[in-house]
Amino acid sequence: MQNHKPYYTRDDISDLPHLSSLPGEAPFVRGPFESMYRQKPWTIRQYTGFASAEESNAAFKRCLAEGGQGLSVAFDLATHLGFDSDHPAAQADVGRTGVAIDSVEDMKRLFAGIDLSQVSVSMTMNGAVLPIMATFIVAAEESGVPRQQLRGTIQNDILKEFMVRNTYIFEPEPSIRISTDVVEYLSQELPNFNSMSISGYHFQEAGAEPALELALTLANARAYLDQIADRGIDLDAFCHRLSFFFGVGMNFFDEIAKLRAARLLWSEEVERRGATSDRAKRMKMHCQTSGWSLTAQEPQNNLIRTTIEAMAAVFGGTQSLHTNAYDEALSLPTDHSARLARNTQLILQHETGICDVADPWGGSYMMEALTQAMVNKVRGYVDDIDAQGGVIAAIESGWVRDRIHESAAQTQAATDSGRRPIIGVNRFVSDEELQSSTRQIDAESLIGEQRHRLQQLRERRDDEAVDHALAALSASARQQQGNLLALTVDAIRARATLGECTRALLLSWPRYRALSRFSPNAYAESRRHDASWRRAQRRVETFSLNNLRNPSILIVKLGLDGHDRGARVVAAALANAGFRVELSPLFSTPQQVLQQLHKTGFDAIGISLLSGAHLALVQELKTALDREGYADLPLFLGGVIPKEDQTRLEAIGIQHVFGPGTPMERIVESILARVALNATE
Ligand code: 2CP
Repeated sequence: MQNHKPYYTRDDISDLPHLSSLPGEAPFVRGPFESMYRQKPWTIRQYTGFASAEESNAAFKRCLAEGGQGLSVAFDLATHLGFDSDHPAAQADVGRTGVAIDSVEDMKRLFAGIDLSQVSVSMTMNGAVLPIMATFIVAAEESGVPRQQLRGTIQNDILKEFMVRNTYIFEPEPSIRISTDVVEYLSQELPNFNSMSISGYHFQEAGAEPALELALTLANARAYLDQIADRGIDLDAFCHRLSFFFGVGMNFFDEIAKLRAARLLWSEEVERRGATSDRAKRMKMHCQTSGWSLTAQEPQNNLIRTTIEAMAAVFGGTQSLHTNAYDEALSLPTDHSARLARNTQLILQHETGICDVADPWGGSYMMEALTQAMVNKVRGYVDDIDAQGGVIAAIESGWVRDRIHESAAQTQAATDSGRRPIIGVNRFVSDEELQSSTRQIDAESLIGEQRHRLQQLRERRDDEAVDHALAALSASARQQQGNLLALTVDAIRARATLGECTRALLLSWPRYRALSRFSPNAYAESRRHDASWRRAQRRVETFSLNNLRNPSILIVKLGLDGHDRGARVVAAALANAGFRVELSPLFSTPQQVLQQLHKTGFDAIGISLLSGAHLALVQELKTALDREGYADLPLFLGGVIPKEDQTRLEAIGIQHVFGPGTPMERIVESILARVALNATE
């Protein structure tokens, strides 16, 4: 929790410049609209999508029938990274974290029976933004909805992918060209579609505290404004189609202050660049309750956390909101938990009177002072980023990743030491096992169906027309000419697939490979004096003295899963405890893991997986290890793993599964005990 004063007085707000503004007036601290929720409550927009287009379509329809007000599409990792469902690299991940889209036919099935001229659709897509936006436009067109009528938002925020989210495909420079081409095309062709959702949420999920989250978001937004301005597009003509996306965690007061501060800072930034209209200066945002705040222990407690976070988002004046389901720390939400999550918002909108008043915290000594403090802190961070040479330089030097990693490791250390209380995890822990059901994905059938559909598509289409359109796309990448989205729309209309469009660009632009790194000091700085942590360190020291070497572990991220906060924090903690630790690059294959093992031996492997693909990927790695003579190498797994899968994983050869919330000393001691056993055998 942040440091707040015991109470606030008039003196705390005596000279604040924003105090006299009203809701709907620059700098919009008090909200983007005068009437706010009285005229239109925030949009209930639940991030949904799993497995096949049909299943996701049914979930969308259920969602709208049960009170959802807009749609938000979750795509699977294969789609995010530009692979068709029949690509060998994608097999374990197809359909796991969202819907698999290979072609315009899948997109048409995704929205069958949903009138796209009436429902606004948000799509979380960054790396493969070109084929996804194109399939959406062509699918709508072919169902009779002209592009001018389409409403919604495409995430299209590639910079944060290089900082945290990791679903990039190409290197930063071509990636920025792609996202700017999308903005340009949408601003001309789809006037009602928000062309970017500049996202802070993922920074918070990766470990950033609220001010750092906001500073990084604004730094990215400034970089996009620079790119767009370079093309001569008028700010007043397109800024209202840039939208924002923030995470809202359990720092209740600071989260409200963050959203108020965000609007002020954005309004100032856009005005400084010459925009004159209120429409351009007014920040609109979507919020999502914090995934990181959800606990696997006593999961029903998460309903309460989510309600509190939703209230902070609403008090902060969000335009659209996703509330997490209580069981998301265990697996994909079930229909029941998804309904409860949606009902959280319906209850707020219909039963509490919360929509009656704009900015109810306006004028509070504390809230106004916190808003200004947030503004000041964010400005400090933005100056730090400028001192790094701007956000792109700060990404390239690793500065951004290091700040977020440090913040994540410190939060984990505060949790493990008990200084950051979490009920059911480090305070008031209950022994009672609460049962909750989890959703299973039949990925094998899905892959079979998608293969069949791809085959049919390829048989029926005019290959010459497809080749011609793909050649034009490649040429545009190579020659730096033309609009890539316009050309992708042509290719998709001719029935090119998502993977083929990606490959056409990969001919000119190689796939980007990021380095994985962690800071050994990031975790333990604040645990130096904790008895339980020191005991774990002493045990490692004893092992090292007895064996004349440190124990060692290779931490690996397998498959297409790019969530690496946990892997990096665990790596930092193990290194600080005294292990020799290496972190494999993201998206490692079993062959790459074997290469690392051949190069440098390790006592154990720690696998981190949050994508739901654990059974297939662990089996694949174990088979490769057995084949190459590493059958005795102990394997550990960390991530979101449903209870019913744990026994199956143990049968494959996993020693221990560490779920979310496991204290680092327990991880250190458990791995060390197994490594020590091997050392004495
Ligand atoms: C709204 N309007 C009003 C008022 N309220 N007009 C006058 N007075 C009011 N009080 C108008 C707006 O100006 C707009 O018209 C229209 O009503 C719709 O309202 P909106 O506020 O724009 O709502 P929306 O259509 O729901 O759009 C909200 C956002 C949009 C935030 C602008 O970008 C959005 O929906 N974002 C969602 C992003 C998302 O779902 N992301 C996925 C997250 P005009 O349009 O004519 O101005 S999950 C991602 C996962 C976790 C991941 O990333 O990994």
